[in-house]
Amino acid sequence: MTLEEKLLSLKIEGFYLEESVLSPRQAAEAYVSTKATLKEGSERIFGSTFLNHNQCLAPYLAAPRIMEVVVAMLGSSARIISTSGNLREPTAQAEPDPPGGLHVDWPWGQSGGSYIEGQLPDVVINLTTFWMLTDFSPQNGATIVAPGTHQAGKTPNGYPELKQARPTEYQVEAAAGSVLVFDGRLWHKGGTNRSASDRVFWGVNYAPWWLNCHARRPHSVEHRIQAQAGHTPSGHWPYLRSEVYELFPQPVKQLLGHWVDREWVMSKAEAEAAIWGVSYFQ
Ligand SMILES: O=C(O)CCC(=O)C(=O)O
Repeated sequence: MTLEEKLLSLKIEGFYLEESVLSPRQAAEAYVSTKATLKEGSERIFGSTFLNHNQCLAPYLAAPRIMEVVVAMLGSSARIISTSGNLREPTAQAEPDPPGGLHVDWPWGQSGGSYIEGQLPDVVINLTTFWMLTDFSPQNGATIVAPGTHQAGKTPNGYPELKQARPTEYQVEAAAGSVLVFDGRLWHKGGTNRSASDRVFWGVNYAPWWLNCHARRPHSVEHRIQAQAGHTPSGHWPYLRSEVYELFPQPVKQLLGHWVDREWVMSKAEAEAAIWGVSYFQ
């Protein structure tokens, strides 16, 4: 697919598939590593800063084929705002139960303190990417999308009647190493894994520089302000640890610099200099 074709798919259907971003071997290695962290790791992994716990996918996150789309849609200062490791185990049950569960992710949810409320603006605020470390198939409950729903101006979150299946739902089938790229407003859900093995993928979100992600950081000023206003602050996307960030190649660092813990911790002297030490008339 050319860049033009990808952008057209994102505009019309709200998604497209980028195949073979990882080689079969790279995907297999990342699968083993991700699964070990999620299933056998000593820590309880909670929230969307999975990079703090596992870095196996980091070398690929600035892959040129992904970045040309990210930059075209979100600008040259676009960033990664969340990373999650996901493992969907086989289940005999319809999942979710009852079936349905179409939703959109932050910031489009229309419920909670830091979601966009009311009629949704027609603007692309984030691109979600699912990096497949196993094949995605109908048998193992591959992601299901409802094409065109990114243009609905409304999300199914909070509206039970909209969570029901849409007639045009499409289940994304692809080989491990592929990346599903979609507009953050697209209604989507996981399928039921009726296979004998886990379905494993990373969710990586790209967004423009101006999106306020502090609304997701625990203990942030933004969280405090929202709580004081009586809202329930949403999300738990802790800062990225500096020592982890230092491991990454430069193009990936560029996408993650805004998220590093040390950037948000100031000494009193630094804070005072930032407040009082700058003159606009110098
Ligand atoms: O399991 C899936 O494929 C979908 C996951 C999902 O909907 C999400 O992470 O928001």
